[in-house]
Amino acid sequence: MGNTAAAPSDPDCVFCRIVAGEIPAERVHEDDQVIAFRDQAPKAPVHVLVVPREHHRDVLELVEHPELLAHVTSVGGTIAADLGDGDFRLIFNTGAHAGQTVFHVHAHVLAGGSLAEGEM
Ligand code: DGP
Repeated sequence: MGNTAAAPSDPDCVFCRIVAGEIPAERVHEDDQVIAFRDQAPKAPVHVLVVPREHHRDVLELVEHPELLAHVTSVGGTIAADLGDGDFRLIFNTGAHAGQTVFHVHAHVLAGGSLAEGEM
């Protein structure tokens, strides 16, 4: 599989394996397009990753699927309202130099407190 090709699933991808239920995660939301689960190394009181079920490398690939990108954003807002006070940061690390370590697009939802001095 090439680095930029989108595919429904990649057996070597940790987030594809979480989507498939092969690796456990604390899910807070799931629907037919995305799942959302708590980050294993939280940087805020609420730190959830919103992950499309389909494997896309990064947010630039997701731009080619604008309805899915909008849905990721909408789910992030719902999670921030349900688990926090409604205010949130939505972060897509894009590329290794920006801190992306898992190359299956995911939105970090940081919420649940004052984030003005946040680490991310
Ligand atoms: P990024 O650095 O933007 O690629 O973010 C990847 C995030 O994914 C990082 O904050 C840690 C989290 N993460 C990686 N592997 C797992 C996992 O197996 N389970 C959970 N819950 N989070 C993971």
